[in-house]
Order: sequence, then structure tokens, then C-alpha cells
Amino acid sequence: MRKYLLSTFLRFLPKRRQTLTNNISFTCAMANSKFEYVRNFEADDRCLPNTWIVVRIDGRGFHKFSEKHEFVKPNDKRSLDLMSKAASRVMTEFKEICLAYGQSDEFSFVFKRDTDLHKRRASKLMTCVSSLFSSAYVFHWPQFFDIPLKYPPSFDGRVVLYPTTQNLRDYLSWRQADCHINNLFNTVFWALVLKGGLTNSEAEQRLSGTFSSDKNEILFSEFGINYNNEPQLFRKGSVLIRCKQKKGEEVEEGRINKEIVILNEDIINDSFWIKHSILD
Ligand code: DGT
Ligand code: MG
Ligand code: MG
Repeated sequence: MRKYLLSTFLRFLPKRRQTLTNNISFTCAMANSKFEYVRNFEADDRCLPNTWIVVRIDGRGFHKFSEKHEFVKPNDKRSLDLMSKAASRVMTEFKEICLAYGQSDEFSFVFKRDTDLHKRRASKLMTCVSSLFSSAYVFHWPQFFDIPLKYPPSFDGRVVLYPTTQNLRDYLSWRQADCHINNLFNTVFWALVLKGGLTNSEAEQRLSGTFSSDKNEILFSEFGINYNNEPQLFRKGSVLIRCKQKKGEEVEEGRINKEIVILNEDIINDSFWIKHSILD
């Protein structure tokens, strides 16, 4: 195309100018071939074949971001729903993602193990996912929050490869266990502060060295909260999968758009995986 444009341009130039332009174009071509070797500095970051590719994005500095935007403590349903909405936009765009799991300010996207998207180049996959996620988060913000954004949020990204399905299951279990541990801690912590009148450091001291059972007990005996009755969204996080709905079938619960369903279920035990057979 470039060559065609150049030759068309040259045809309409006077002879002397043409010689000059020919010289310039020759010099450019020479320079181009002289400089082209720098291409070789680009690292080949293609992900190993036949491995599960996970891209995890995480809100950058969301401790401050959640304060500045007055997120409800310990869990703000608006922010979690917005995260899932942004994740669903990523899944709608990238059909090779078979599942996504999110909690707090993070989301993990699992690509099919045989995907050849962007030749499996890690940096391409990671930046495409994190940039689309960030823009979707900003794009959909007004649907979930009444207050305007005070500054642009951003999300970091990383790629991790898992060679076996068990490794991938263990990874997802790890993220859901993390959700549970943090949520139990945060639920008691903020109950002690907001309902119990303790300062942040007093609440921290009270909880230091306690086990899950102690935290459950504090919640129940002091605040009448049965942790198991807290919303599944907060305790389990959100799993996004593709609908397998056929014509005439009932619409699945939790459906976010025509393709994607959000579930707030346990993904540590086998039952979820037997029911949905996503990784088979
Ligand atoms: P990073 O990821 O190293 O840039 O640092 P942060 O500040 O994003 O920390 P991170 O990712 O370990 O923890 C997430 C923070 O976001 C944590 O301080 C709590 C806050 N956050 C996330 N979701 C909610 C929410 O629903 N409500 C409130 N109040 N805070 C939330
Ligand atoms: Mg973060
Ligand atoms: Mg985080």
C-alpha cells in the first residue's frame, strides 16, 4: 500500500523533483533495513502450548479508590456488580475465555487451554484484558454509582500458566478461599468498629490471633449475625460462565446478558465442576 501511494505520488512530480524523491525514498529504505534489526529485541513471550492461561487483573490502589468513592464497608454491592459487568464485557469480546472468577477488586480470566488467540502472546493477552476491563469499568460506572468518578481507576494484570486442570482448580480454590478469609475478617472488623464502637486499632487488636471459629462466635454472640446467612456474593465471590441455553429453555438465574451467567457458588468442591463441565 505504502509503495503504491509513493509511486502514484511520484508520477505527478516534475522530473528533477522525482530524482530527489527517489533518492529520499532509497535512503529511507536503506535506513529502514539498517534499523530493522531492533525488532529482534522484542521478547518472544508466547505461552507454553496446552496449558491453562489465566489473566488476573487487580485494582491499583483500590484501598484509596474505595475510600475516595465512599464504598460501603466491608462490601459494596455496587462495586462488586460493576466488577462483574466489566468482566462480562471482557468475556463477550474474548470468546476464548471459558470462565472468570472475581472478588474484591480482582478478576481472573481463564482462557481455553488450546486457544491460539494473539498467538498466545502473554503481553498481548494481558494488556487486551486489562485495558478492556478498565475502560468497561469506567464506561459502566454511572449505571452503578450516583457519584461521578473522581479520577481514572486502573487495573494491573499478570499471566499465570497452569499445566494441569487440578492446578487450575487449586488456583481458583485459592482465590475463593482468599475471598472467604478476607470477608470473614472484614465482616467482624467492621461490625466491631461500626456497631461495637471500637477504633480501628482496637478492633485489629481484638482480632489478632483469632481463628475463624472465634470470629464466627463474636459475630453471633455480640452482633446477632450468623455469618452463613451473609450474602453468597460476599462470601463466595462471582463466577462468570457462558450460558448453555437452548431455545425454549428457561432463562438461567443470574444471567447478565444473552451469553453470560453470574453465579455466587462454591467452586472449591467438585459439584460445581460436575454440574457445569467447563474444564473438560
Ligand atoms: P494494590 O492492589 O497493590 O494496588 O493495592 P490495593 O489498595 O488495591 O489493595 P488490594 O488489592 O490488596 O485490596 C483491595 C482493596 O480494595 C482493599 O483495601 C479493600 C478495597 N475494596 C475492594 N472492594 C471493596 C468493597 O466492596 N468495599 C470497600 N469498602 N472496600 C473495598
Ligand atoms: Mg488492588
Ligand atoms: Mg486485590
